[in-house]
Amino acid sequence: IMANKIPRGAFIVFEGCDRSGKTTQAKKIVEYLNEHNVPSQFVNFPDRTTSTGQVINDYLRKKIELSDQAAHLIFSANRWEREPTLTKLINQGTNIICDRYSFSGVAFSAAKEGMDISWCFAPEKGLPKPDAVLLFSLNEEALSKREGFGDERYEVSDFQKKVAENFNKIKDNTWIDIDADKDIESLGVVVKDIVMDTIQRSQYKPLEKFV
Ligand code: Z5A
Repeated sequence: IMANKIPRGAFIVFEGCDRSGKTTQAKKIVEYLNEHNVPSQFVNFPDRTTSTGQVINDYLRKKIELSDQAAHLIFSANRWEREPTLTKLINQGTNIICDRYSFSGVAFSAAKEGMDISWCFAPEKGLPKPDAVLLFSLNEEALSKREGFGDERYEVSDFQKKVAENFNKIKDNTWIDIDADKDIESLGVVVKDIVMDTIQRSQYKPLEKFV
């Protein structure tokens, strides 16, 4: 395989449970990178602005019901909808900092009765594979100090525990564990080092896909 001649952007995914602070960190690092003339874009899944995203929004807000399988496939379709734009941006040199991705898709759906991890992962095959996955975790004590849950479908303590277990089942040794029990600034320092390092080492490697 020929190495890319033009440096591409890195594809970096932030994963973790509700209230771990990953959205705050993802937005913060994108702002920092752009201020330093490193073209970067914040992306989050589910993207509630698209047509599938509107169905997802209604589902999460419990306005509609869907079978577990149908819900799962719509979350996946929501990623496929963005795939052409994402791949293009990355190959043109924009770093993508992505708040939740396929791993949330698998970890949340597989926390439901009768949904298994390999079935859940199948529709993700072929999507761009991130250059780094940062898993934000909070211990129970720290979590209890954060603001309470909202009232969306998955914002229930027992369910979130199963999701956390699933993240630990699906992660491999390339994932980076982030102890999210830190203030926003200190967490930002940790995130910045990892992101800068990932951008550096991914520049001339072809973007991979999930197999
Ligand atoms: N889902 C799925 O089922 N299948 C899929 O394929 C995908 C997702 C992609 C909606 O996602 C739901 O969809 C989600 C997973 C499921 N269900 N749940 N739970 P979403 O992305 O729209 O929403 P979310 O991820 O749950 O919420 P969030 O707001 O993105 O969580 P966060 O990343 O932790 O958010 P935050 O805004 O950064 O922080 C939360 C609060 O803590 C906030 O008040 C902050 O001001 C505060 N905060 C942030 N950092 C700190 C620190 N360091 N210390 C103290 N307090 C802090």
